[in-house]
Amino acid sequence: MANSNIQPAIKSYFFGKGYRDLGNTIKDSWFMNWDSAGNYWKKTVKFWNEGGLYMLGAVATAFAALSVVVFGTAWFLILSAIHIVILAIFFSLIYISFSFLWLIERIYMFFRGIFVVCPFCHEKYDLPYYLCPNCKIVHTRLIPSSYGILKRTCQCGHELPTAFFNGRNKFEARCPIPRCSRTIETQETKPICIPVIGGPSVGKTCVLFAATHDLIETTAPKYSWKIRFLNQQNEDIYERVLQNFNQGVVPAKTVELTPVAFNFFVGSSRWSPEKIVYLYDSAGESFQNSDDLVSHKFYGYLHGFLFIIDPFSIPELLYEYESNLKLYGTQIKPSDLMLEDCFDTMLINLEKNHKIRRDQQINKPCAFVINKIDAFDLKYRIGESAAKSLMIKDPKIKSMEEAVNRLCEELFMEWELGNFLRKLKHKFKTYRFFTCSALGHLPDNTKQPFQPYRVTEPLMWLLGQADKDMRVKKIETV
Ligand SMILES: Nc1nc2c(ncn2[C@@H]2O[C@H](COP(=O)(O)OP(=O)(O)OP(=O)(O)O)[C@@H](O)[C@H]2O)c(=O)[nH]1
Ligand SMILES: [Mg+2]
Ligand SMILES: [Zn+2]
Ligand SMILES: [Zn+2]
Repeated sequence: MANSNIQPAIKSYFFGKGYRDLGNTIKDSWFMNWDSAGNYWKKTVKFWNEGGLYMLGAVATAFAALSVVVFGTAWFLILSAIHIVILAIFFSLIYISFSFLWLIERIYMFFRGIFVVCPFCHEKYDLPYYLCPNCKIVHTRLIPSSYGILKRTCQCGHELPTAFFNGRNKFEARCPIPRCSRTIETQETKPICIPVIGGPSVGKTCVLFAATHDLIETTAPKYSWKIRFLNQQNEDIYERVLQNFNQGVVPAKTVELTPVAFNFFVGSSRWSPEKIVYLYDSAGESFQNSDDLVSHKFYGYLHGFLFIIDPFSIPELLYEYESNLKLYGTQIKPSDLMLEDCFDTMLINLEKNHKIRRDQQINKPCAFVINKIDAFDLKYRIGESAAKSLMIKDPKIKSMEEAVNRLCEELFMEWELGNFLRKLKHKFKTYRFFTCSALGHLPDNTKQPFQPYRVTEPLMWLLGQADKDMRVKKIETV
């Protein structure tokens, strides 16, 4: 139950000291009663022993002792009962108030999709540990409770708010998982968790940073969104990659098989609270074996999949561009994990570790993003110009996104990926194909800045699918 944990704080009077006071009052008045009756009795014995007229006094004091016992006890019982009733009323009122407040808070958080996930160990929980800002002691359950409804007093005397809406989440927090215990700065905000999936060298890291950059610099200002990084560390990583991007230098290969989330807050409207985006970018090698995905616990609570496809990991295309790749292969770095193998590993992981049955459809959106379309003539085959031609041919296609999606589906059939297409259609209720170039041109040592092409679209689509506040009408930039 909500109030069962012992906390380093002072209990509300009606849950702690109130009982001790009640016990002491009952004990004191009971003994006073008996003392008084005992005194009368002693006098009775004394008068009786003295004999004669004193014996009349003895009768009077005996009556006095008896009435103290009878009326005193009755009076004592009545007063004690009144005391207990008053205490019980206050106890119940407070109990009901904090349970009600706690329940309201949980219901609000549930409907708002708010929960806390650790960017490091990826465990999900409803409340982190909070530290008292004064003495740094850990409050494991800083919630409305017998320690206080809206506020509690820490054992050091410092007052702490106990509810989500009165400032609790401004305090320093820690992951409650004992093995992790890292500082959590994500606050109690709705998370939007999106793993970036794909084999080694498909361009996951390039897409992640190019999309974030485009989101911050172009898309967010267009829709008046406010974006801020979770912390300096995230901002530093971003700045470093961006500096390299501006000099035409590609990011280093990702080595972590279990990623730390890359986080930023998004305020998409003045009327709705900020959300926190979690992007997970691991080494592509983790998709070679589903055992390496066990630690990717975010597959249990994610909001969407960002599946990056290297066109050169499609056998048909690899064959088609073989001679060109001999010349430019080192710059394009074709992924050596076949597209279907990567997809299968992801599905096996969902089946083995996240209870998704083999025949079950996944109701989270998946963006399939064909990257590296700056290479050779791919831009003309699956980029904007090809999509525009398709729109002219088929006026029923209303948007560029729809056209690109159709184009990719048609080409997948041509590229002998019909089986893969059937599998993904069967598995995902909501999916869409995108084409992009995270770099905009071959990384050719010319120091020319990279110019990402249509790289934010998949991220924006996923964000819009995950939260209706982030659904924007039109994001075309043509
Ligand atoms: N031409 C071209 N090459 C790209 C593009 N994106 C990535 N590459 C190439 O692919 C290489 C790998 O890109 P990364 O983003 O590091 O790939 P990754 O999927 O993160 O790879 P791992 O970290 O090994 O899993 C880059 O160094 C580039 O050579 C692109 O848009 N166009
Ligand atoms: Mg990488
Ligand atoms: Zn953790
Ligand atoms: Zn304290």
